[in-house]
Amino acid sequence: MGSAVPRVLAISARSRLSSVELSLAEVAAELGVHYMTVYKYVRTGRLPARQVGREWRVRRSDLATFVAPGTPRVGAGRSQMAARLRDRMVAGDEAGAWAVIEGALASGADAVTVLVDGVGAAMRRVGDDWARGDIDVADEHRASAVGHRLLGRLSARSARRGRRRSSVVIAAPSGDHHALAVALAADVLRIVGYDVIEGGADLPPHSFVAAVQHAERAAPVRALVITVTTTGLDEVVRSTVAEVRAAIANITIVVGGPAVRDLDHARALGADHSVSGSAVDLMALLDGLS
Ligand code: B12
Repeated sequence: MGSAVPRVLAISARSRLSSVELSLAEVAAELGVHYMTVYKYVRTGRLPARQVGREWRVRRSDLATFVAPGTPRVGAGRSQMAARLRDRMVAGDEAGAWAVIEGALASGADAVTVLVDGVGAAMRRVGDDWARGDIDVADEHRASAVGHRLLGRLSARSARRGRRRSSVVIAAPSGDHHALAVALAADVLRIVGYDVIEGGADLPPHSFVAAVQHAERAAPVRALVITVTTTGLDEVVRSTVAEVRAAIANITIVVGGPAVRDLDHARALGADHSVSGSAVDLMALLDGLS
């Protein structure tokens, strides 16, 4: 059947196709960046692409109008967005903060960028201000409360229909109260198509087991993600991992977040995988698990 197409015609059709559409490796070569960087742009919606089987195709016209995150103009825009969001969030001004987000979306920012480089970066600025003694913990609490409400509004706006990739359970361990980091990572994973079971913060070990068992009743669980922001919780994380492994066979466990130094640290806690960085790096790690 396949031999019905003359070889020379098949080749010229392919080269015509490749002049209009590019593979991710070709895009990486054109942009002078790593393949995984392009993959993250595509998976988070920053660079439009279509999937053909397991391959991605990027239209040349889309590449021509694409501005890579981190180029000076975009970088400046993102840090301005974070600064303005930080101000509105500390002021407890949800409507003003939402206006900043709507402005960013209207000028082409995608929801993942708004979450990670907007709301997440604004909260890190709040932390720096607090650590310097410039703001009170009441200011931080007000900003966090606005942050949670912004996440709700943004995820309602970017809800994605269609087949889910697979499910992921995510939570912070006992003693770690940083719920916003969990919620933000969960929303990024939902936006890129995962079914996410979110366990929130300060979850005791036996409740991690219950959360995974609950998820498994609905769909196979690709991984359990334990997000650790507070340092000094290694023993708690280690016993959480051990309790989950004792109850659930063959579960893949990812441990990460700001309090996890590197893969060696995560492995010492009993994890299978880790990577440094944001929820976008977590997404790429999960995508790579079969
Ligand atoms: C808000 C906040 C709180 C709030 C949390 C409220 C809430 N609802 O979440 C409250 C008041 C509870 C709190 C308490 C404390 N906090 Co606090 N907090 C913060 C603050 C300002 C923002 C946290 C946040 O939301 N960040 C935004 C998130 C979205 O960014 P992110 O952390 O990078 O999150 C990403 C990753 O987690 C990633 N991710 C998740 N899972 C995984 C997995 C993998 C594999 C990968 C790759 C990525 C990944 O996804 C997220 C999105 O990209 C930070 C400042 C900061 N730099 O973050 C301090 C901060 C984290 N807190 C700090 C401190 C000191 C504390 C307290 C000890 C204060 C005190 N003396 O009581 C307590 C500890 C409480 C506890 N036992 O956990 C320190 C860190 C402490 C440490 N290293 O242990 C920080 C850094 C402030 C500072 N500059 O000193 N805090």
